[in-house]
This record gives sequence, C-alpha cells and structure tokens, in this order.
Amino acid sequence: MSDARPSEAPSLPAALEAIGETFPARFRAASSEALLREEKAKLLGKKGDLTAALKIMGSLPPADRKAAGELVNGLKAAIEKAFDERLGAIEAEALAKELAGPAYDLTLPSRAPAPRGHKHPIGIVRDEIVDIFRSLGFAVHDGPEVELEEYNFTKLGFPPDHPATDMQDSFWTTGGHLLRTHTSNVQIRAMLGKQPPFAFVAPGTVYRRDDEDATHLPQFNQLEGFLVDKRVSFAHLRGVLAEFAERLYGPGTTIRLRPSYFPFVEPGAEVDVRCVFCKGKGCPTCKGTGFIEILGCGLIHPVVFEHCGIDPQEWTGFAFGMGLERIALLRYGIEDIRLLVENDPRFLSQFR
Ligand code: FA5
Repeated sequence: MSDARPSEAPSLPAALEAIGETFPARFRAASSEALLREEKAKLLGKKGDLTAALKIMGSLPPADRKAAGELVNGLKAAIEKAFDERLGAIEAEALAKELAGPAYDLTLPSRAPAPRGHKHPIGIVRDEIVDIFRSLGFAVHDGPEVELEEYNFTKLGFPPDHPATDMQDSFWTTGGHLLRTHTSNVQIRAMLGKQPPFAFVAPGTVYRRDDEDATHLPQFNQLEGFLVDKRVSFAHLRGVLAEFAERLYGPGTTIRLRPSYFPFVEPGAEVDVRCVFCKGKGCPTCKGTGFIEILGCGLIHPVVFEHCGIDPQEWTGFAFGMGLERIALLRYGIEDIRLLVENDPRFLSQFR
C-alpha cells in the first residue's frame, strides 16, 4: 500500500478546522434571529461551507472516510448546539428589552374605529312621528303588550263573540290576557280615571295571527293617537292627519279617506297614502290600487267614553292608529315589509 494521497486529501481536516474556528464568532456577531438563521444556512445549507467540505470526503481513501465522517458529524452537532444557544440568547435579550420598555395598557381602546350602532328604520320613523305629534301638542303615553281582554276589546265596544273580535285573530295567554292586537288599549288606560281635555300618542308593538306577506307581519308596531276636547269634529281629525302626512312625506302628499268600521269609533275611516313606488298607477306593492293603507281612524264612540267615566254629552274626540312598518315602507321606498325584521346588516346599514 502506498502512502501517497491525492493532493486534496489533507484539505478536509483543514477545511473543517477553518469552519470550527470561525463559526462561534459568526454566530456571536449575528444580532437577530434572521441574521443567525442566515449564518446557519451559510454553514449547513445546500451551498454551505460544511456541505462543500463533505464533497471532499468522496475523494478520500475508504480507510480514512470513517474518521472523516466522525469529524464532520461532530462539527455539525457543535454548530447545531451553538445555534440553539445563540437563538436562546437572542430571544432572552429581546424579551428583556420588551420588559424594560413602556408597559402595555390593555384597557386602552383600540385605534381601529369600532363600528358604531345606529337606529333601526322603525325606530327612526317612530321618533320622527312622535316629534311631529309632540309639536302639535300631543303627549306620549305607554301601555302594556300583555293586556286584559277588557282593555283590548270589551271597553272599546267589542261585545263578546262580536265578529270584530275575529277580525283581529289573537295570541291568547292565560287568565283572560292576550298579546295586544292594537295600541287602542292605551286609549282606555289613558282615559280611565282622568278628565279631558287631553291629547296623547302611544307607540308600541302589537301581535296578530296574520300570515306574512309584502305588507303584513304577525308582530308589528303601531302608533295610536287620540284627542278629547269640546266640539271635536271629523274636520279636526282630517286636518291633523293631512298635516302629519305632509310633514312626514313632504309637501303636496295626497291622503285618501275611505269609510270603514271599527267598534270604538263612529264614523270610522281608513287612510291611504299614494303609493311611492308607482306614483298611484298601481303596482304589486299596492296590489294595483295606487294607494297603501297606513291607518284607521274616527271619532271616539260615546260608549268608549262611558266605559272610561267620561260624559259623552260634554266631550268629543278623535282617535287614529297607524302601522309604523307600512309608514316606513313608503318613507324609504322599501318594497317588502319582511326586510324590516330579517336583521340583515347589509340592509340595515343603509339607515346609518
Ligand atoms: C287598528 O288596529 C285600529 N286599532 C286602528 C284605529 C285606532 C282605528 C283608533 C280607529 C281609531 P287596523 O287593524 O286597520 O286598525 O290596523 C291599523 C294599521 O296597522 C293598518 O292601517 C296597517 O297600517 C297596520 N297593520 C295592520 N295589520 C298589519 C300587519 N299584519 N302587518 C303590518 N302592519 C299592519
């Protein structure tokens, strides 16, 4: 066996020695995790110094390869260990720096603006209508949603088993209570035990077994209005409603009164507003009539006054009850009432 070796053979230990001498300083000089990883790649990566040295191993005589392999593995393990230590040190330095810096106040509000809430279109319309009637001298009255049959029907002149009771098919609870079918219960609650003159409006939620369609919901909102004084006539009622419609929908708004029946008024009427979608020509929303009904009204029936302890010979009055969803449809040009209760934020955000 000859002692002669290929000329490159001694260069492997030399190359490994050079790497072994320089890598600790290179790691120490890396001041961030990114720089440290770069250095590691320059040593152990595909084109790294150690990888290049390994290529020399192929040219070593087989007898020398084992020892050379152990040297390479030893160096590789030393590099990995040094890398982990330096990484730990860099992370510890960063943490110490952060802890020494200004403390975070986790109670501070976020810099990103939080989305702000806003009123529902029914709330907007209700407040606008209440403001109109307040400016005309009406006060605001409240009333319960779970009501006695007596206040929802009997005192308003609905005799037991009267077909009018069927007209408003109801949700009954127990003990003669029901979910009020209209806000007219507030007429009774406001008049009992008080003496006129007075004028009230009463907004609130009402419930009926109505099937849903583009203009009907089983739960909806009404606003009741009533005024009691001496010599109140139908002309006063018409004047107040025409003023209300012009203020809400703009000057020149056309309203139409049609005779109608409610047990608690005489005479009674329904009021329609000209359809905003077809301008009165007739369309699916107004069911081809050119008008949309928004309220019922009339002069308060003497029997209601008697049930509330008010002398009908001395006092007269008018009352009306309007559907707030219907009014919102016309106000905003919404074609289907169900949009108002689906709570789709894309729809509701338009009323911001
Ligand atoms: C009443 O409820 C009477 N209490 C109104 C009244 C008060 C008359 C005072 C006379 C004096 P009516 O059932 O017509 O009447 O309902 C009044 C309004 O509520 C309607 O004009 C309509 O705008 C609205 N409305 C009625 N049913 C529904 C429903 N299912 N969904 C949405 N709105 C409705």
